[in-house]
Amino acid sequence: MHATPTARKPRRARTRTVLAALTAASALLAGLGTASAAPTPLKPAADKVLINDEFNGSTLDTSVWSAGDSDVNKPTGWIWRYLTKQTPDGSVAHPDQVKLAGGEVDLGLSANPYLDHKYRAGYISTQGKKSFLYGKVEATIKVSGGLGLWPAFWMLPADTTPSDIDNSTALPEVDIFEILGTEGSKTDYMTLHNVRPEDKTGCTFKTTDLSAGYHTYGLDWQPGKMTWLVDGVARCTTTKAVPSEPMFLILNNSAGGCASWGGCIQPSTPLPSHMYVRNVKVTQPDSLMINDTAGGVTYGGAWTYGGGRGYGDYGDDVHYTRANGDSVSYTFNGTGVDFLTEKFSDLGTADVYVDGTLRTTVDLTSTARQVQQTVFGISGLPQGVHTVKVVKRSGTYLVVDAFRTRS
Ligand SMILES: [Ca+2]
Ligand SMILES: [Ca+2]
Repeated sequence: MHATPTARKPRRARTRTVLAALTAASALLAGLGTASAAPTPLKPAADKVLINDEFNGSTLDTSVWSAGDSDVNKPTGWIWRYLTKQTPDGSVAHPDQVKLAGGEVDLGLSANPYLDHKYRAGYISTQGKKSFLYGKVEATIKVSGGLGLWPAFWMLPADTTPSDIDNSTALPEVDIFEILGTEGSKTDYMTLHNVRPEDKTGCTFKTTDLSAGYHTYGLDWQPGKMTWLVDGVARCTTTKAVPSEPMFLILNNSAGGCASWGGCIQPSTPLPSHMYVRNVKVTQPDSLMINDTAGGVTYGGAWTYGGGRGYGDYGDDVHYTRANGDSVSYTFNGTGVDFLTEKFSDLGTADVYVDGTLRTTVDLTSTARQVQQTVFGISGLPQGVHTVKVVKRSGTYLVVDAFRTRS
């Protein structure tokens, strides 16, 4: 790995037009969020609750969930396609297998043929309603048990399309759990399937019969790190190819069919089967640090990675470039973002754009080296997807250390 040059030569001070640029940029900001070249430190805030469903009442909260999906009954529907990849001796999703009672949702599986399948199964998802990038997921569930049953709690990318399903490119896929009745429900498979098969990662947690009672299954999804939990205990952690795009939740009971990993429904299989979900909660940190190496941080131009500088950089690393016009971009889901970098004598100025609009030109010069400096911040953006872009304008170097996003 390369280190950023440490013996930088002092430069002669240059005449700058930063103030003029700042004034011009400020004029562009009216009504578009509040930007500052030197923001005051953020106060710590509580995690944001994105989903907190106790399944009280008698109907599904349709602002969060779909039972099946709107196309579940149509061969054009992507979930229909997904689940009918399973053989006809398996199940297909049907909304009549989703029932609320007693403060939980019952995802059933019954021997009522549907379409060309022998069984119909309960399926709920947040697709098109609640997707999120990073956060903590928790759900308390009593999984179905019995030969051939294959309950699962999983996530797919928010932009999954029917053709992704047809072409098996609905990736990455995060399996918070998959549990097989054919194995006595004694193994919790926690898996991250990635676009590159060699980036598949995960763990198996072998325990007692998980269908015998309720357990809390969790996933702590952070930039560059994903941890699976069972009853509050971490059972698997990966830092390999961790997804960096919004995803949605799926919970379903199912039978995969005799030729599948899940095996055959047998006469001994208790039907109708039940997967009881007591609650689902998703929280997101108020702010997230996104390192310069994180997935989704995109560099344009001739950037160099500088790790192990020992200056106190976030993550002890930066990216840097010498070419004016080189840029770095990060697209996030939230209401604000900060840009963190180094200030030093051999840095110069950089333009900062948010959603394509020039917000300010920051002066990154400083006689003494200062690391992890928040040189730009914007808040109060409409909740949603935004892109911040920083473009080198002057100086010997532009350095990128990290971004901080706000949910
Ligand atoms: Ca409940
Ligand atoms: Ca860094």
